[in-house]
Amino acid sequence: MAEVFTNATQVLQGFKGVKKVSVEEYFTSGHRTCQGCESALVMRLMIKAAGPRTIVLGATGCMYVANTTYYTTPWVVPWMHTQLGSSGSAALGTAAGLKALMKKGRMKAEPINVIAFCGDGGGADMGLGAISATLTHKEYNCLILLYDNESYANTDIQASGSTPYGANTTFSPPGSVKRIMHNRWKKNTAGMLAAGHPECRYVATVDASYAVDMMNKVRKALSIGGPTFIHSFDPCPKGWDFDPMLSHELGELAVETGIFPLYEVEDGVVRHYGKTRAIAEGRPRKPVREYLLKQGRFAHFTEEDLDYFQAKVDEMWEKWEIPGVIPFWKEKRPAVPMP
Ligand SMILES: Cc1ncc(C[n+]2csc(CCOP(=O)(O)OP(=O)(O)O)c2C)c(N)n1
Ligand code: SF4
Ligand SMILES: [Mg+2]
Repeated sequence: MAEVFTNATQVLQGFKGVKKVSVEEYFTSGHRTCQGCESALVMRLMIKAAGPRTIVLGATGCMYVANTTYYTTPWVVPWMHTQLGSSGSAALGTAAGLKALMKKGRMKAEPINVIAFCGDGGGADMGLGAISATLTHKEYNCLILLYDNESYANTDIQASGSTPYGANTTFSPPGSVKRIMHNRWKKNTAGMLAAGHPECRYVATVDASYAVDMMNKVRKALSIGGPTFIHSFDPCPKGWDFDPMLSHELGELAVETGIFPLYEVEDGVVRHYGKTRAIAEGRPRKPVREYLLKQGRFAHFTEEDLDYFQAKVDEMWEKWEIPGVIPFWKEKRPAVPMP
């Protein structure tokens, strides 16, 4: 008898501690990302969490180019490249295609995970509209994972909407006349997508320095049903100019300084987790200079620049409507003066 199509998702329980994490690898050798590349680690953990019955779609960027050198690939699961701004469309189209084929009995009815990943250039800038559209189609199960290395890295580190204030990129090199060339504050992508898509059941931020938490958020996003979104924070030794051995430490410092908050929004309920929860509950944050001054991209910062950065992060925790997540004010507040 033909199997009945149900549109169910896989049941993926969270790993209860690192010893319970599955040993199988589905992102293996065969890539040529830089030493210390956290985005490559994100790919590895993402697919480890999802398991073998998964289709991965990858937008142009480092995680496409460096992972699919001619005749080699680290992917053990079915993988397809999609255009730079198309992670949302690729996720939705693949989920809809699978659903139609299963419904018509043209393929075995079984839950197959669909994950599309994109960089910050591809997701937070160019493909934002397609991601937004996908998050409104609640009848299709898919996850979009934005790996944020805070630049258009693959084309040699151009500034994106996700690049932090003041960073030295090939589009914003500090000069003797003008020190700060990139003076925009980083986009609040996960908060924006969570606030703007009332029927998207799950949005989370993750950091591979906290690997088990990260994998469990992927598992939840794939199990809950409908389109979901995850934003990962990925130290990039080449683009940020630091020793590759510091990748893990910088991932931790971004959270401990409060610069990158870890949270999930599940059915509209916000929950800070990990060290971010302690910060939200009042634990002091580390000074942002401990994070910034370990990276060459901020080497030109003066004390004034560090103070400005600190004041903007303080504002995020002390003045935002939902600290670290949603910035609206209830009343007019004075802006932090830029140096
Ligand atoms: C429509 C289009 N414009 C420009 C490019 C050139 N391009 C290829 S990868 C890339 C950078 C993408 O940046 P991001 O999405 O942040 O990924 P990363 O390279 O940082 O991993 C660009 C601009 C392209 N492939 N397609
Ligand atoms: S440039 Fe950055 S994101 Fe790209 S492969 Fe190297 S470390 Fe990874
Ligand atoms: Mg990028």
